[in-house]
Amino acid sequence: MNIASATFVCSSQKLSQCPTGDMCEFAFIGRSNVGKSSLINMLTRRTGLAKVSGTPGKTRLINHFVINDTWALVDLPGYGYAKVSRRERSGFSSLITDYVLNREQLYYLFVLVDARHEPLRIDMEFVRFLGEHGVPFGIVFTKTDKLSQAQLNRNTDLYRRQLAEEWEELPRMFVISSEKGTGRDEILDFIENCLEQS
Ligand SMILES: Nc1nc2c(ncn2[C@@H]2O[C@H](COP(=O)(O)OP(=O)(O)OP(=O)(O)O)[C@@H](O)[C@H]2O)c(=O)[nH]1
Ligand SMILES: [Mg+2]
Repeated sequence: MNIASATFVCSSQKLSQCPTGDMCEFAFIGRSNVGKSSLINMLTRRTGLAKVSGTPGKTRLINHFVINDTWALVDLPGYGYAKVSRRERSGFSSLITDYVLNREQLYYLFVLVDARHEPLRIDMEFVRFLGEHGVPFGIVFTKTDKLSQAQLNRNTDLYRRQLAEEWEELPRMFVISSEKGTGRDEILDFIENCLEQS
């Protein structure tokens, strides 16, 4: 899919502030610093469209970007950030859960996990939460430029095995590097297919 235009729309502090209208939304979620904002910039090929930082907790609001004037990418705040309150760290903030459970325009959620790690409890908990509520999602392995193919295979296998304990059908998986542009076509083709079906 060609991205002819990518425009920042707004940052919302709560669900009621999010844009109205019926554009399909594809949102990115995952631990702080996992690479959500970087992926939005990689997909749109617009450096600096979404704010990236080496310090976790950069994205604190729900950010909407309209693509080709027809659909939207949504950058969500990370979870599991050590400097937020204990309550927010152990659970998921109401901003995130409210958006994920109640946003009618949300078509698909990309759950980003750092490919360098074995499955982390907080990510598995979040995935379980999505399953319990029937939210459609896929898993995106990020920062794959930082590890070897063998390490990548090992960690993706560990995820598959752990997910297979709870899921009859495994979620769709994507392997990306925002640094190298890896996985861009797979994600954009997937979104294009979804849009054709919606
Ligand atoms: N090597 C490498 N670094 C990456 C990649 N993606 C993101 N990063 C780096 O990881 C850090 C965090 O990236 P962000 O995109 O801001 O992460 P985020 O998930 O949006 O973080 P929060 O908004 O804080 O939740 C930055 O220093 C990025 O440059 C990648 O594919 N490869
Ligand atoms: Mg961010």
